[in-house]
Amino acid sequence: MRLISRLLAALCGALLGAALALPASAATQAMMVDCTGEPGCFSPNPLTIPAGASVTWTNDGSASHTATSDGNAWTTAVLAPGQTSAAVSFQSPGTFTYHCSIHPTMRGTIVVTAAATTPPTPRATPRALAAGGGGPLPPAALALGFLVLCAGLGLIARRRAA
Ligand SMILES: [Cu+2]
Repeated sequence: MRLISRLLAALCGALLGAALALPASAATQAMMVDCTGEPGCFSPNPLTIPAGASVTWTNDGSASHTATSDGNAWTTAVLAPGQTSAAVSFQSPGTFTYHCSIHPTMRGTIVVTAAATTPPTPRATPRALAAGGGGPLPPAALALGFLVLCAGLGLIARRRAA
């Protein structure tokens, strides 16, 4: 029984954690890698992202590199092997070329497409109550109900174990 209540607690914790986790908008990951016959390469190249997205570069190669826009609008500064840059965001669609300031033949391109999604339109009408008086449960109420259910199941498991 102890094992069951432990498993139950772990399962409830994991599910609750997953339910409450907010969707994070992570930066797109680009790499600096070793490549044959070149001082280094950017990967993927070209890199395509939607407008408003950001990119970080991780140096997965064996030499230090930068990712620097050809117009010097932005740079990651020098990244030693293993380092990751701060995020660089791209707000407007277009094709942006960049290079490594240490190895000028090392070149990359970022293609920024028009934003993929339009913002959701605001609700015109408030939520209607169901005939029985209850409305749709907001996520917080669902999470609370789930927590109470988990606590109750834990209590039952503990009583049976005693
Ligand atoms: Cu370089």
